[in-house]
Amino acid sequence: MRTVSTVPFTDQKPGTSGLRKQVKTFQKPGYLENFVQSIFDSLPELSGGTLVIGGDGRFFNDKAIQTILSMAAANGVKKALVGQSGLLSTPAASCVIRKYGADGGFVLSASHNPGGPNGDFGIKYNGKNGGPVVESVTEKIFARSKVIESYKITDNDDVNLEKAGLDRIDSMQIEIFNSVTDYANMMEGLFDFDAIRRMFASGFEICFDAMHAITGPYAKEIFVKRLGTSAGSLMNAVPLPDFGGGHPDPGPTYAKELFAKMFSDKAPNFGACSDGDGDRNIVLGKNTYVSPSDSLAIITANAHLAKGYKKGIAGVARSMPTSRAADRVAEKLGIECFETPTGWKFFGNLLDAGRITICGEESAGAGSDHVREKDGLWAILMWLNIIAVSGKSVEDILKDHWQEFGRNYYARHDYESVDKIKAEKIMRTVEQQLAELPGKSFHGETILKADSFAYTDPIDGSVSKNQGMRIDFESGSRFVLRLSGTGTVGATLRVYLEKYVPPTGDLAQDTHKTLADLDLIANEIAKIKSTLERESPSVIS
Ligand code: G16
Repeated sequence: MRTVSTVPFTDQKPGTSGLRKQVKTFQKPGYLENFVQSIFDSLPELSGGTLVIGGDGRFFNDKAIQTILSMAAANGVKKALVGQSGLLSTPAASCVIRKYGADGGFVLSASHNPGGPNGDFGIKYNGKNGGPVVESVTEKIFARSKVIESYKITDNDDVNLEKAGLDRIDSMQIEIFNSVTDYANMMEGLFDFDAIRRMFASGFEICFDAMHAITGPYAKEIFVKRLGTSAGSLMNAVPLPDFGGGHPDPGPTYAKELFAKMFSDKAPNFGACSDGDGDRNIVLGKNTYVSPSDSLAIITANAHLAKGYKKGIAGVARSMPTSRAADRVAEKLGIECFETPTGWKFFGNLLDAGRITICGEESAGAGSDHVREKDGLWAILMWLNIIAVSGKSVEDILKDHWQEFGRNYYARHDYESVDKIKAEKIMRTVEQQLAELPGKSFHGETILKADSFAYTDPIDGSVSKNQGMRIDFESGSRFVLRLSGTGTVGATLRVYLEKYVPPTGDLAQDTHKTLADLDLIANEIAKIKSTLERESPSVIS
């Protein structure tokens, strides 16, 4: 074991989902080591404890795992459980941490961000409950990273990650385990695999795009081996370090081939895709796109059709910018509904306390209390279970839902890689107007309320401020503005637009046309396009 002197980096503040930087940054001497040591220093219980380690297989995954193993051994970790070949989807990591009572886990991923030597890398630390650690812990890690002077590491040969079995570094035991089995077993316990298998056998066709990211091996085991769909139902199912040059971002922009197929004459009954680390999902029907906010509402309304949720659900939570479609379902079911800041870590306390069963976000994430992460394949299986039991198509499920609850037209406009100073100026421009906006009218819409979202955690009372600007209109429409916490270049400004139409209104309008006025108003108030000198967002979803 060696103690190596180091100099702090100033930019190791974890964002929405861990520390996410360009690979080149992580390759700087000491960069990865400093952050990992800051975690060990902030969580002394890891000495003598058990750690889970794995990642989405992106470039630098294997190297980072070897470094973390050597540092874990040097920091007194008793046992390391490592996904075979270094692979572990984010929800599977959460599943394994919980199942084997580990003290925590390193999840290596930059999610949907591109991979490869010129792409991004990331590290997330999850705690004992299997979820991303809360803000007070990430703050502690960041504070430590600013003053760190040395890190501990052992000199050892690389551990062979390819073969399941036992190994050790000094006195630390290492177990390389099958990355898929525990997770697949858990899914089989939650969903009615017999019903889905019968549906597949009767000719129901699916297409799942793993985007050359982590879900390929999981999809093969679950969809092909256990549920009996054909191997041809899977696209891009082999994980690659650079995701085949694509962005593993499950949306129309990057999952082009899948979307083209689902909107063609030859569309199968059901389409879906997931992201880099397998925690996000998008669900599609024949010529039908299900927005993540609608998906959350539909899952909340129908979860009781799946065997793991037969008893009903305790409550639901959504991140603040997510559309309020789920709120209407909660009202009808008479269950609690929470609005939390963006970031899965804010759901953890509510899940642990049993206040919610289901949660989700507009950014293509949904999950439940089965783990403490959002879970792409879980959401896809939930949909398949709902379809198998109800006998309805995706399109009919969506239409029937709107018919019952009304429709929250919704879109997110992203201005990516913009100048940080300009993006912050836009946020300040809105902030300065907050007090005077209520009562003012723009293009026929009158503002009811305007605030900067602050969240008080109902379980531990912690307060998170500055979580985005909310502008609510008397009509029930709103727009939200916030800066992304996951980008690695400049800043990303997100503008979320939402308009509610009741069941008696026109439920078949074009989303983007319907929201055009709100977009105009947001621009008038926030001066987005003029400040950024951009005519349009980089991505509309
Ligand atoms: C992460 C978080 C999510 C968040 C998303 C986007 O997801 O876990 O809670 O909604 O980023 O965050 P932002 O709007 O700050 O970019 P993932 O899948 O990227 O880890």
